[in-house]
Amino acid sequence: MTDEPILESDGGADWPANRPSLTPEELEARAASDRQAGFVISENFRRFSQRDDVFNRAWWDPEVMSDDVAAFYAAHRKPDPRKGDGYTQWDFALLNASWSVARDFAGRGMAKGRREGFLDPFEVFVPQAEQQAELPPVPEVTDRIRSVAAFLGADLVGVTAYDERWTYTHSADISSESRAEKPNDWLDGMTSVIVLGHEMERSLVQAYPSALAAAATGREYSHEAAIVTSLASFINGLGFRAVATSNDTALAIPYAIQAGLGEYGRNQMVITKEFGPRVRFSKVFTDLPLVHDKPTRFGVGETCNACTKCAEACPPKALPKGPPQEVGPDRSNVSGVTKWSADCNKCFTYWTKLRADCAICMRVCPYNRDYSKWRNRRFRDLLNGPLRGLMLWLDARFDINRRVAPKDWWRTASADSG
Ligand code: B12
Ligand code: SF4
Ligand code: SF4
Repeated sequence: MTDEPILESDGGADWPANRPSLTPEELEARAASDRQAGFVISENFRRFSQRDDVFNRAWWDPEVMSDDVAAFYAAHRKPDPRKGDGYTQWDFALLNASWSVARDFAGRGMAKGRREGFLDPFEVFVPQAEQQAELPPVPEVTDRIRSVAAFLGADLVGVTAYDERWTYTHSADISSESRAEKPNDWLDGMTSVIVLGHEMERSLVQAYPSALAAAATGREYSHEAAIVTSLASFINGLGFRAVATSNDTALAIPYAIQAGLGEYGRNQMVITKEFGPRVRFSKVFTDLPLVHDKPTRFGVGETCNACTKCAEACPPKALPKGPPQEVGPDRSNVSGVTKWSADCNKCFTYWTKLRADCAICMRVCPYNRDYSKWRNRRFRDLLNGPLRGLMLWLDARFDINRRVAPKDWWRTASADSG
């Protein structure tokens, strides 16, 4: 531990006192979006400091720190293969290969005290042009941005208004051993957020938990880094500001919901129509004028009220089985938002024992299907309607999302290439 001063969080007490002054129209638009999204946010709401998330607490909070945490992080740098299926040298080799682009981005700014994509926004290759491009009408600008994002590799694109509630009060500082707080002040003057969705490979997700399956996560972090920095470069080239982010800077989930990409589930994830929960998000903050999407609700909340499959399947029992609550299990949960909240310390402790991340709660969800198939689109539509109970029974009966053994994934991979 260093004895440097730690800028103690003000617990988000700067909100709403110093929030940007919103016009009555902007406030009404926000209230309407909250209603449509189903967000329930009370006067107890406080913005969240990134230092309090479990990954950062692992560096300063004795409640989270352990030998297993140290071994978990070491396994990322120097894998420690073991005999069990899914944890062999082949599995760790693919896991670390999948992460390599994201790690390269994360590592390149370390000398400057920056961990890009995780604690700090990405540095973008193309600087902001001095002269702004002539713009067509705003709806056309927005369509062009969607097309460019898809061209660059995004699987989903949504646009929403900048909302300071989801910006971390502070970032966590990589150059401090105890992850001290540091200012997170990149976003002044931003008006919109472009949220990008990145599909995770279904065949790999089916092999969770294993080091092999975790390659599905690593590959998307690598994709996110490449795609989100390219989109921000494009906007900079037009002469507008663009801040490219992955896990850093702000909460992804409320933004993805506000941008109309999906609904919140008991498993703590945004469930999309296109991929269910099997998707990750990155975000570009910008002052380019854009039309904002609206939240959509298609029945996920009602399904999660009737289902507890993710909570039953979670080995350390980190997920809630009851209704949404305003207060979460500990300091790693934002306060003042009525929602399903996980016990993140239990979740992360389980990962550290595996020496790889977990996503069982993503795999087992009945919404995790391959929607290129007609029968799965039909299943989803029925699950979202009056036949929900029957669909949940069928899902349990046929256990579509049972685990695939990692050795079978490798067998299929070599058969496919033959
Ligand atoms: C830290 C973190 C974790 C940590 C710790 C979380 C914590 N509370 O400390 C742990 C280890 C638990 C974790 C696990 C996983 N994570 Co995670 N995680 C994050 C990260 C980096 C930060 C979230 C955060 O700051 N949470 C702290 C506070 C706010 O947590 P909370 O109050 O419990 O709120 C949670 C939810 O309720 C929701 N939320 C927050 N505010 C609000 C407000 C409203 C109105 C609503 C409805 C929801 C909501 O988001 C929070 C997610 O932790 C985000 C990326 C990002 N910047 O958002 C990814 C992220 C949430 N994780 C993601 C995923 C997929 C996973 C895993 C499946 C692991 C994996 N292999 O990918 C598991 C799922 C575990 C689970 N069921 O919760 C995805 C979710 C994608 C999706 N489809 O929604 C994200 C967005 C990363 C990404 N790049 O896409 N994660
Ligand atoms: S498993 Fe069931 S309760 Fe959990 S997120 Fe999916 S539908 Fe909701
Ligand atoms: S990631 Fe694994 S341990 Fe964490 S909540 Fe999901 S099932 Fe539980």
